[in-house]
Amino acid sequence: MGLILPQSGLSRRRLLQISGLSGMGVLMGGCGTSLFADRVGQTFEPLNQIVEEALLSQNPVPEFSSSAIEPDQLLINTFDMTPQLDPLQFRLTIDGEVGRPMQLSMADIQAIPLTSMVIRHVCVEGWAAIVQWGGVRLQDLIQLAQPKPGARYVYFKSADGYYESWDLASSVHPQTLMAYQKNGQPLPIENGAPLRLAAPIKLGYKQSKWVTQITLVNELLPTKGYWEDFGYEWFGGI
Ligand SMILES: Nc1nc2c(c(=O)[nH]1)N[C@H]1C(S)=C(S)[C@@H](COP(=O)(O)O)O[C@H]1N2
Ligand SMILES: [Mo]
Repeated sequence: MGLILPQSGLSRRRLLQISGLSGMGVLMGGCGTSLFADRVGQTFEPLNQIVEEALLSQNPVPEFSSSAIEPDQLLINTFDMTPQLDPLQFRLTIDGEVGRPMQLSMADIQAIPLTSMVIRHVCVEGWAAIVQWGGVRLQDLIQLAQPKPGARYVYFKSADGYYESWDLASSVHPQTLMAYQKNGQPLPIENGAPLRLAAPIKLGYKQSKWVTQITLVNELLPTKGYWEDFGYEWFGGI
């Protein structure tokens, strides 16, 4: 206990600042703004025991230097169509087994501290690429939504019909990002703009592009992921 703040990208004070934006940008499920400050004071003590437990198993993966980036090696791998999402209209929904369901705009998300990493993306179709991703730690988004104690898995819904599920520990790994930058530039549409999963701990097919909804659940559903439901392995670790 007590280790979460140094490991988290967000201090408690910073989380509260972002929560303060909620009156404008963040739509709280059934939560009046006047009561909101009091409720935050309560729900943040103790801070996210469920996330804290999941963080105990975390080991960072070594990263590469910027000079190792292979801009031409990251192939586009899209199963069907490329959705064109308006970044101004875009909202990321976080719901399910959380105390504070929310909808975040890209401005809300970009108010959270940026994390950048240079990692290897590995596709099971036989290619790999060293890429720089920039975005927010998924652990920060999950903390904002206050996961309930029973939450164990995270579902990701994408605008092209793709879907994925991850274990909570991998989801709150410090190198699991919701990325909106690639190689120092705004994320291109074909790579998942405005927001995609990016992490060095799982194979390419786990890294959903065009993510619109993040849902915490207690149990896995019969449908686990787009490729998994065709027989790919679920955990997809590297
Ligand atoms: N929404 C969505 N996400 C997706 C896919 C997809 O078809 N749709 N393909 C996956 C696969 S198999 C890989 S290897 C990576 C490829 O990411 P890239 O196209 O940015 O290189 O995206 C993953 N995420
Ligand atoms: Mo892939």
